[in-house]
Amino acid sequence: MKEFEVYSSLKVPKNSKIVMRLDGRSFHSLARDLKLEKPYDENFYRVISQVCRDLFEEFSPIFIYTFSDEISLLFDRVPFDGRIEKLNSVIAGFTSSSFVMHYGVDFKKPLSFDSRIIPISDEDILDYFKWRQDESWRNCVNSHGISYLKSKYSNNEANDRIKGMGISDVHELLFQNGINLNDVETYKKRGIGIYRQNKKIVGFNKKENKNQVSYRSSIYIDWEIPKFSEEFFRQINVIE
Ligand SMILES: Nc1nc2c(ncn2[C@@H]2O[C@H](COP(=O)(O)OP(=O)(O)O)[C@@H](O)[C@H]2O)c(=O)[nH]1
Ligand SMILES: [Mg+2]
Repeated sequence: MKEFEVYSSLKVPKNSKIVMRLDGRSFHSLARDLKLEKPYDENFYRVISQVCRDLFEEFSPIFIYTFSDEISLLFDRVPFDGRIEKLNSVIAGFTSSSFVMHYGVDFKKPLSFDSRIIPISDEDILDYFKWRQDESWRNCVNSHGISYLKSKYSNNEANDRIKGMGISDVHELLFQNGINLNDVETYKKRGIGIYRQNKKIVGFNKKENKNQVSYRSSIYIDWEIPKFSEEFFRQINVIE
């Protein structure tokens, strides 16, 4: 019967890095059920950042980027020998379970994340993450915009008004009404990055009777990431 499992040998291209992007399924309704704060719920972001730490520890990607209900993992060495079915199912399942575990409340119904795989070359890594970070910024402007409009108009009218507006119009509207997005926390504008960071450790070498410097890498959750640039990805050893 094994021969019926026709997708089991499907693999990502050999020697290619990949991005996996997970996205919470129907998190719009989940946000309503959990009564998440609008436009940004700090506890939700705390939970997602813990999920990213779990993913980092379990599957050893070289970089994770998250905002809203989506998580992108960049793999250098691809787990499960690159098997697509394993990657998509195990990592999405792990993410859902970690989310529920860290949220720590009784959920009304089960939740899930979808998952996709994107083979990527070194030259495209920066563009990929810039693309997602731009989306994070659009999300920041729009969610502040809709929150503001809903404080002034009915839900329907607020939705109608924002539909006809571009990002810069919304930004301007907020600014005119005393909401300056420059003052908003960095993670709301740019998302959160998770990567390994070398920590300097100074120990005492008794034999030689002197201090000795060594480096140990640990997982770092960066709530203050800069706008993505080549320099940033070089600094964190993601590109050469
Ligand atoms: N209130 C609130 N909702 C959030 C927050 N982060 C994500 N969400 C919700 O999650 C949704 C994610 O977007 P998307 O994936 O397109 O919607 P989905 O298809 O319903 O999962 C947003 O539309 C919000 O409703 C948050 O910090 N606060
Ligand atoms: Mg979603």
